[in-house]
Parts: sequence; C-alpha cells; structure tokens
Amino acid sequence: MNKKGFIFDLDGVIVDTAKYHFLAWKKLANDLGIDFSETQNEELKGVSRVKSLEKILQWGNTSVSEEQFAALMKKKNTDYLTYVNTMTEDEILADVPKILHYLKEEKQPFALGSASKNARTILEKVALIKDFKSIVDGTNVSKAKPDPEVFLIAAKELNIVPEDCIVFEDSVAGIQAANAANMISIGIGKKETLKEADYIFKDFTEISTAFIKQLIKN
Ligand code: B16
Ligand code: MG
Repeated sequence: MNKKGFIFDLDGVIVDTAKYHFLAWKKLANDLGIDFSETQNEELKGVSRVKSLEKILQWGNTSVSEEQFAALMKKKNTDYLTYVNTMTEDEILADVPKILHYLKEEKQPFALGSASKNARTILEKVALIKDFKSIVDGTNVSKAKPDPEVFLIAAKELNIVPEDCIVFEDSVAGIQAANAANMISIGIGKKETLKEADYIFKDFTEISTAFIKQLIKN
C-alpha cells in the first residue's frame, strides 16, 4: 500500500487562533501607543513570536531594551493563553475531522508542523493531540518558515521521504517552506495570496476524500 506523509500547519489550518493572536498583539501594541490593524495581523501569520514583536515595534518606530523585549513577549503570551484556555473541540475548522478520519482509515501517517510554541496546549484543548503521530512545533526548530526545517523534521519523524509528503498551510512563508522541502504544498486560503502552492482551497470543505485518495495513489 502507498504511504504518504501528511503534515498540517496549526493556526489557520486546524484552528483559527489568528483571531486570538490579533487580540493579544493589539492590546500590547496599543499599550505601547502603536496602532495595529487586522491587515498587519495577516503579515504575522506563520511568523514566529520573536519576529512578530520585532515587526510590531518596527511599524511603531519603537525600540525597547532586551529586558523589555523579553517582558513584552511574556506579556503577550500570557494574554494569548487566556484565550487559548477557553478553546474546545468546537473550534476545529470545518471538515478538518473528516480528512483526519479518512487518513486514519487509510492508515496514512500525519504530523503537525507549526511555528507555535503553544501547539501542544492548543491540540490538547481541541482534543486532537492523540491523533498526530508526530508534533513538530516552535519548540523543536531553530529556523523559522520559509526555512523548510519544521517540515523536514516532521517527514523524518513520520519516516517518509520529503518527496512523498503533503503539507497543508495557510501562510505564504509556510508554502515556501513546503516547496523548499520538495513536498507537495496545499494552500488553505485565498488564491491571490497563496499562488505559489501546488493546490489551493478556500478551506477543508472544498477538499474531498477522493482528492486525498488521488494524492495517496500518485
Ligand atoms: P506562538 P502556525 C504561528 O502558528 C502563527 O500563525 C503565528 O501568528 C504565531 O506568531 C506563531 O505561530 C508563533 O506562535 O506565539 O504560539 O509560539 O500557523 O505556524 O501554526
Ligand atoms: Mg498557519
């Protein structure tokens, strides 16, 4: 039987935590006297926590000391976690369970490949943690997307060569990382934004099990 490695990004693919990142970053930015819009939040998707804060400070023409930077990072995460702690299975995005169920039925291994250091907490909150054969997140990588490191580690842990891996991603940097890893990239989101992906779908309601079956076969 053909075996492929399926790798899922977390935020924007399995759950929409971007709305919580937005609330936490907005509060932090506004407290510093910096404006922060939803459009700017889009630019932080898939970007690490450190890089996100660097960008916000840059947008606000603000510089802080190393200690202040560390304190701001901590503050943002504490605030973000208050939202994460309210999460339940109801927040799993539409038709994600349908695809995960199908992969299990077909005995296809799947992993998580996320930039988030909170990935395990989130997967626990939405009761998906036991389903993933491997979880690679912000605590396991040294290079952020678009570097392929996160997906290459996931492939290794799944014991599947990169060429036989399929990545679901909602961020441009993530699609670039999947392409750089020589994996099949599936963009979840807008066609105009994710044009570098091999396939693009609005969300999982547009992805049929027949399509997944075809990916397994090829
Ligand atoms: P944390 P993903 C990313 O998750 C988010 O898209 C991005 O906005 C966030 O800054 C990053 O995780 C780090 O998250 O602060 O929880 O470590 O899309 O790679 O699953
Ligand atoms: Mg994402």
